[in-house]
Amino acid sequence: MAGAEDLKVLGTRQSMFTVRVLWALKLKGVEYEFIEEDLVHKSSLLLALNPVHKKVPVLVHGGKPIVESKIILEYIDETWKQRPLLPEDPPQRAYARFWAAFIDDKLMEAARKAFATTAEAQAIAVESTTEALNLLEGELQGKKYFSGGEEIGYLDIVAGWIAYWLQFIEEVGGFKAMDSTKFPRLDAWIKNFLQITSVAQNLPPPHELRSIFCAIQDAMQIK
Ligand SMILES: N[C@@H](CCC(=O)N[C@@H](CS)C(=O)NCC(=O)O)C(=O)O
Repeated sequence: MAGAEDLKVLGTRQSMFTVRVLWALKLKGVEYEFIEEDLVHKSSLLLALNPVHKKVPVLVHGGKPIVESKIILEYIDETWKQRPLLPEDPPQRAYARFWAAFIDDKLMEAARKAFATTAEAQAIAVESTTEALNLLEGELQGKKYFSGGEEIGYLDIVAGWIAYWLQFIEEVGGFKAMDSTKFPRLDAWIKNFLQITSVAQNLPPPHELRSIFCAIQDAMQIK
């Protein structure tokens, strides 16, 4: 098991991408040092470790940086074998990766547009967000978690922002897509997911997310 001196996470505790990494490390029982980044005044450390995207999270293992949260999750799973996150079966691994990419590329992009727009453009984006959620609802048929088992896996971790961050994105953005009556399986998944100790103990307080999303809206000057 890596000691804290070998492993560092550079990130912010409000970042859904950073928290994915923290959840994975907690689930695996791997110790790490957390380095809080200031995204308004990015540190020279961040710029040196992630010169291409200049974003958090960055995992630094034995001095080597690994960037992009989904890649970091796979790295963690390959490096610390206990409590596997991805399934062993190649088709099931491909399934998890496919839906993880869908969540980040389609659902998140639709929610981002709904947050960043108003009027007709927002209505279209809310519809796209709802359609994406509906597809995920379908994938939860007969399942407690996206992993298909009794414990969360890689895909649940990637989907984790839907369980917590989405409500604040909706609230500040002035729209609603995650309707518990329309999506009862997703609603049950959210409740189960948020009860997991490693998840619940690593969630930012609501006021911090509200204030960050309000600041983003102010910066966009759209509302
Ligand atoms: N695709 C990246 C996204 C990471 C990302 O967007 N991080 C945000 C914080 S939530 C960031 O560092 N933003 C700084 C910036 O865009 O300048 C991942 O999965 O790690």
